[in-house]
Amino acid sequence: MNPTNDKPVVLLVDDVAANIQLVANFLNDQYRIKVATEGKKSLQLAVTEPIPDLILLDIEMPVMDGYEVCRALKQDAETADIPIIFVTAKDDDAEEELGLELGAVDYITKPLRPAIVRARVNAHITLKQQRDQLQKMALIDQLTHLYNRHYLIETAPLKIANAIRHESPLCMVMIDIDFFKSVNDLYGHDKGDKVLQAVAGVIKANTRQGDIAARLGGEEFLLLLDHCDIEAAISKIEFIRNAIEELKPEGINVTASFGVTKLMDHDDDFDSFYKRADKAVYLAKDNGRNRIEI
Ligand code: GH3
Ligand code: MG
Ligand code: MG
Ligand code: MG
Ligand code: MG
Repeated sequence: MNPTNDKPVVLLVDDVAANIQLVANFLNDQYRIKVATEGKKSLQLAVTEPIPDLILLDIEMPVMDGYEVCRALKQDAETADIPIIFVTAKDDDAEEELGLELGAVDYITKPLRPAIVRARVNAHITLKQQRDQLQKMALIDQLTHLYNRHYLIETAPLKIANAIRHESPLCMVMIDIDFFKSVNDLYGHDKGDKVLQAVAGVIKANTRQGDIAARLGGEEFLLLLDHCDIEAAISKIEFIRNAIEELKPEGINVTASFGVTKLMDHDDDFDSFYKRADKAVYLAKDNGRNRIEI
């Protein structure tokens, strides 16, 4: 959903401008409306901010009809999750069956009854929002709001493949809070949780778009630094290491150890890359903690 405007966004697609106007009139108090009068344009608008939360799609249109638009939207991962409702004068069962088979969530026939269109749009947008929320919860660590291990496992291979393809440097950093068990033992688990949130805040504040910051579990975090060579990674990590040392969350002295490694030609999967970072953080522990090792 569009973050700058609370209203969900509905894209209306119909080759007849008067039809769009009619539907817009009874939706525009509740929704932000985008319009397209031809198929190609609707595909563009589906990936342009504000991204639609739902698409109302006419079937009979010149050049690219609604079925083709629907197929194209469902084939593209970026748009496949946007619910589509066909709005059409074609009221025979075979057409409706085809529309639903193509992945539309609903099929509304003309003449339109405004209250019914509104109710169906409302219902499908609510479902979409609930689905988005669940998806987000499955990928985000609830304590720190960093990404979770599941997200990392899903996304890291793509990052690695991209970095190899574009010959772009990629660094991985393992972060493990020092003597965190004592923090819990001395100050209690709730304070421990607050420390984790504060440390996560420092990590998050020092990542750029394209980086991934994830909580692996417990007091362990992982950073993937995109377009970042080892020298840049080390200077960034030194900054983070120092910021954590100076943070004193809840008045508690906290430090962390860091293992940094760069993606190498022979890293064909996540595991070999990850093992080096993990080894490096162990070395940092062995060498006295609150430090960075490669
Ligand atoms: P080291 O410097 O060697 O890393 O020592 P450590 O005490 O940090 O490492 P260890 O792995 O022995 O302990 C990690 C502790 O983290 C143990 C566990 O009680 C605590 N922990 C794990 N998950 C959570 C959590 O969600 N909240 C809190 N408060 N503590 C957690
Ligand atoms: Mg038409
Ligand atoms: Mg640990
Ligand atoms: Mg441990
Ligand atoms: Mg630890």
